[in-house]
Amino acid sequence: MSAVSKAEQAQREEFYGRLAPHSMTPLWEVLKDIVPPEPRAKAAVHLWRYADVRPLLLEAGGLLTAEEAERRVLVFENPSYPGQSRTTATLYSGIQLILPGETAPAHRHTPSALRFMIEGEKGFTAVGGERTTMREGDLVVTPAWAWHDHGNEGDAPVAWLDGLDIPMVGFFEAVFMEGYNDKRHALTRPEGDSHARFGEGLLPLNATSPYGQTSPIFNYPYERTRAALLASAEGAEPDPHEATTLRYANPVDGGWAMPTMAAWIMHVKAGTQTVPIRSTDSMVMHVAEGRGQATVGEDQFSFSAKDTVAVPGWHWRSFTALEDCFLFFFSDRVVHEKLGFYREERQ
Ligand code: GTQ
Repeated sequence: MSAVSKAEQAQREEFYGRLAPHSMTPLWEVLKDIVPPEPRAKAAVHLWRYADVRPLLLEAGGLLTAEEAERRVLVFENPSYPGQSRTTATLYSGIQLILPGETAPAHRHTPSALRFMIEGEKGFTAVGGERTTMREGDLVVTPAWAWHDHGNEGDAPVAWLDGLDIPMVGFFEAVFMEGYNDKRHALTRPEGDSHARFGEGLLPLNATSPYGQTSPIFNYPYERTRAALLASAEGAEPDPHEATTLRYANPVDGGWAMPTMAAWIMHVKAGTQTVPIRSTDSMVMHVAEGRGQATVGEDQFSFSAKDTVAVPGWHWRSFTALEDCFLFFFSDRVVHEKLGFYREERQ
């Protein structure tokens, strides 16, 4: 590299100063930052322990109703993005609480949502005219611009992990919503209808998804997911990096269940560990069951059931299971793949 004299540097700085009023800036001063040789995540690795979250969530339940809040959620806000309601650069997550008898009123929005059930037996979500009862570990998807409301017909609190693409849609400045003219939107189909049509390995003739690019299965029940994982783990040696992983698929086209968020679930057998892998997508991991240790980038921590972790992009990740672990993930991988920049590396 040729050395730059003080005089030359001063001349350059003076030139840059005259560019600024024209709203221009010299690329060569920032090129290495804006186009680095490796992805650089701004988000921090962060763990939210359910033992800390739960009492605060219940306290929020005493402060305001679900109706008042519209959505009573404690947002998992990444410490690297204060005030921005982001869990990673592109993903939003939080824990939503519905108390017995409450309704989170019907609305629709351009962001897509997924729910991973954490506790309570009698919670429901209604989406686009159909209701589903949500049990622990169920994955429920809410397509963009579909009417949805939530309720709780039991006598215990209902809580779930919300995952939305709000920061991603926000990047395109395309976030908007609409309220319904009633607390609950009209139901037009019986519970279980979408599962019967799309969730049994059968499809209606000439099936198209009623929700465009989102899976028409709107509840992936944990009972089946768990059984499928355990049987898969019995049937073949685990992958060194992914252990036994199954992804939530759209039965119409075999792709991911949602157009902006990929979701999968991993089983790591007690006493085993995975080998580090990294990928460009940022993810949120939620511990459905089990206890173990995780290494994400430079961070090492132990985790237990119902904890949630922000895993920024291009961070090496590996897991050690102290008990049988069922780890749920969602990520922006589906968009990386569509746009052609998905990469991964395995040790
Ligand atoms: O349930 O519709 O966590 O609109 C954030 C925004 C949940 C929802 C969130 C929402 C919802």
